[in-house]
Amino acid sequence: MKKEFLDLGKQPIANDFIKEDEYSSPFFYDLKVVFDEDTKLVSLKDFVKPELMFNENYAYNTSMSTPMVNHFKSTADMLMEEFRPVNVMEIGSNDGPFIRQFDPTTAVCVEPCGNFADITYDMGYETYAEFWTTELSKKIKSECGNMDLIYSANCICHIQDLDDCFSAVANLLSEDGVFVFEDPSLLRMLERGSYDQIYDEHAHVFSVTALDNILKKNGLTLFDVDNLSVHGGSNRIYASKSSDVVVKDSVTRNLMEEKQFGVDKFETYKIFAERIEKSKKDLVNLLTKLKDEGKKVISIGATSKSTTVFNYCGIGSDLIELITDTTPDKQGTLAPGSLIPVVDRDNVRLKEYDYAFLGAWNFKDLIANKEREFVENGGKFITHVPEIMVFS
Ligand code: JHZ
Repeated sequence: MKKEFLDLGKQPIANDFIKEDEYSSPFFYDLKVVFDEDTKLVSLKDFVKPELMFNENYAYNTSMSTPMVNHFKSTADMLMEEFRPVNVMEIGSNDGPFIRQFDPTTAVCVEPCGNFADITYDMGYETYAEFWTTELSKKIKSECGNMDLIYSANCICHIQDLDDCFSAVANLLSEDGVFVFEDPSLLRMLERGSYDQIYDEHAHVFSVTALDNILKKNGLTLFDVDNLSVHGGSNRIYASKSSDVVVKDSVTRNLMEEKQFGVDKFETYKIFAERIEKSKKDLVNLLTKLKDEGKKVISIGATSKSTTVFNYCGIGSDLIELITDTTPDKQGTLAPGSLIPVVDRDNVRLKEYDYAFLGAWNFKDLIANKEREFVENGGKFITHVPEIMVFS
């Protein structure tokens, strides 16, 4: 049975950055979150139609982020060394920072966003510009054969029908193949109060507990977990078709840690929801006070996460004047819902601002380091993770 615990209000498509001439009547949906008592899975109550989010205008470009590019290079090296796969496939290959580490003659991409599918196709990779489904899995199996490694980062949690997703993986994986995927960790979200991990694309926020249950149901055994620091705390999950696979201690350790926190109990989510309401009040109070004092506030990183925060808290350009972002496709747009203008960092004199909200709080150290001059000039950062804080 699914039980609702959080209502983050009316939200727009998180990555639908609006070009001024395209502004018409934007789409909003109710962002509510449920806990499934049976599988222990945390999901959105109502899913948004995938085509509205993942299409040829998708704005999140992995290669714009140097730390993520380095992450995918080292992940590919590690997987090659550990599993020596021949046929490799990536689900949600974006603009290819992971797949480009593999030989194009034996690697395949699945990417429904046309703008990114074109990039890996031009790089020489067989690219299926489609959503990952059982039907597609059968097609790839007949055209390319079984896969020894199926990899996916920040994409499996976007897939609404997990039973179809996992059974499609089991169908395509070779007998001794490995399925490796990484997504934000539910435990880290609960610990850090980072409710902004919840938005339209994240149909689910995964615990190891829920994945263990759902993978099993679909013929896959979860045998290893790496806890990662990327994206504010993620888990890399390893699964196999073989029920004889040796299950590593990391699995038991993660399951225990989650149980101790109460990830399997509805009560935990009620407490989380109260914390989030307080976070909203504290942030709005702080920004209102700063406005009354005549302070200038900017935000750094036009993230999907900040779409949730600004729309949940009702923050617009009256409280945060501008958002800077390094991604060319986001620059010159208005942020979804809040309509705060998004600009190129290089066109902003940060020293004219008193405070900078960290929309990309997951890159806090990197940003603080890059923007040392801002702090030296008296600038301060604001973050809502793990609670509303001002620091320099
Ligand atoms: P970042 C994306 O979420 C979308 P987002 C996606 N749905 C997903 O699942 C998660 O990732 C995991 C900019 N930036 O990575 C670049 C600066 O401007 O936190 C990016 O636009 N200056 C696939 O959108 C954004 O911030 C900087 O110094 O929440 C970061 O986005 C740095 C470091 C980044 O993901």
